[in-house]
Amino acid sequence: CERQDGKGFRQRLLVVANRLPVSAIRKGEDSWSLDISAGGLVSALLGVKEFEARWIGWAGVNVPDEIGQKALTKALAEKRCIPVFLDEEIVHQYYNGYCNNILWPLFHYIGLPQEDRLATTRSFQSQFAAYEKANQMFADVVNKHYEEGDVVWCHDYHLMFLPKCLKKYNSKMKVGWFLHTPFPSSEIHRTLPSRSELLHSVLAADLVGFHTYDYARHFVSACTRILGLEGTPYGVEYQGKLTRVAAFPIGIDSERFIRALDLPPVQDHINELKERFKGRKVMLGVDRLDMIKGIPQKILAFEKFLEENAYWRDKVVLLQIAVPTRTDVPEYQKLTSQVHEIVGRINGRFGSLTTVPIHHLDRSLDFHALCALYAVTDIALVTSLRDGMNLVSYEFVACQEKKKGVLILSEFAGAAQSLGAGAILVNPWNITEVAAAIARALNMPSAEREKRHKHNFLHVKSHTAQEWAGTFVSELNDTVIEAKLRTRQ
Ligand code: ADQ
Repeated sequence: CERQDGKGFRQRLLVVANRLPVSAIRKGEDSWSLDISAGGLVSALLGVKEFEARWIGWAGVNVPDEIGQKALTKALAEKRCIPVFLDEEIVHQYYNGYCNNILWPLFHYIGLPQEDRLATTRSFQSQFAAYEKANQMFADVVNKHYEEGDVVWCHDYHLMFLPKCLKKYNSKMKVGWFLHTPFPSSEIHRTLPSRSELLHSVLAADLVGFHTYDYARHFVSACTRILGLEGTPYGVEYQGKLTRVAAFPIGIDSERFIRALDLPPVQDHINELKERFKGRKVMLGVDRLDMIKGIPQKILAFEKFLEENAYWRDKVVLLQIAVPTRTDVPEYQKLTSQVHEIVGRINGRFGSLTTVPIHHLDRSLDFHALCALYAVTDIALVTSLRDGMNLVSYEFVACQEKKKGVLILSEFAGAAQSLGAGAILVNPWNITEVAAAIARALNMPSAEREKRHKHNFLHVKSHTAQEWAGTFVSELNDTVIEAKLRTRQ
């Protein structure tokens, strides 16, 4: 459970998430190549030095044969990762179905497309059964590797059923659960056929965390209204104990971004971009191509801005970098063609033989290129229709120490609660308002830009991913004492 690392004892932290932070590519019958993805969660946990983290999750590939599974398990062990093997049918029903087709849109207040509604209603039970089964498979792996004294941190909407499965194995296991998306109003959660099962399961955890106080409040309301439980300022009274519920706003590894700006390859990129867009103000959008990110709304607002501000037409460019996700889902394919169509129309309308107002890229950028883009940007546009937090806004602020550009930020992103005072907040559905915000940002006096930037920069520098993970895990460690002190029983 606790082991010596030469400097003292470090407690083990089992981080359980749907996906492991690696991409696995099979090279032969028993050989794999692994690529660690440096996501926010990975760097957050690398920064938490007092714990020894192990990752448990799905490697994102179907490995039906025993030889392949053994070889992958061995390769992953070197990266402190432990795989959960899910077959194609489970992935289809649990991941594509229940997680991405039901929970993801519901938690972001997006209704299902009309044509999918009845089909989803019909397949609901089988998808939920697959969800329970998959969560049980995760629980089996966690239980197998758990040692007394470990803390278990479950992540996100994929694993809402996990806390209950784990506590069934061992009621003394210390279990925390954190949601990366919004938790919607209890009125929305009520529409889920499996609304009670999910709440009961999450409540089995010792600590339940959300990005914002609002999401935590929605969760407590769902527990009181749907399950008839008692909510307190600290959480929910559940089966004779208090399940602590609180807000833990995530951050980024800001130093990694700040340091990167001085690296020669980043400086080279910056110089190239400056040369390329000389004489024009650069506006930037960086998103996964997902309906929650409000990309069509953002582009329509930019069109409105160009319509109303002839002066700026050849003096501003919008760079929209959208990484395709879930490319096999028809709804996402439709979104991609919709975005392409709007971009084509606007470029046809306002472009010239030598320039276009929008550069749209359907791809991911490497870390250095991303930092350089953030650094040369005058205005970042984050127009999520709903977003748990939105780390792009944090990354932009971290890279703007020199330029002090303006952040236009959706009021429906969790980040609006932390960066709202420094950003221009907008309702992304109101394209007239967003167009006016663009005009305001372009004309903002430098003293105001500096003041706004300073506010946000201080926040991003002091509320890091490492601090987020450290706070969550130490609160999780303290929960038993707190529960005893705070519960009325
Ligand atoms: P996401 O929905 O993925 O995360 P976000 O928080 O913005 O949203 O993080 C996206 C990450 O992907 C950022 O680190 C960004 O740099 C990177 N990225 C996006 N587009 C990219 C591109 N074209 N090229 C390279 N990198 C790109 C979910 C929730 C969020 C929540 C996070 C963390 O939906 O609301 O903030 O988890 O909890």
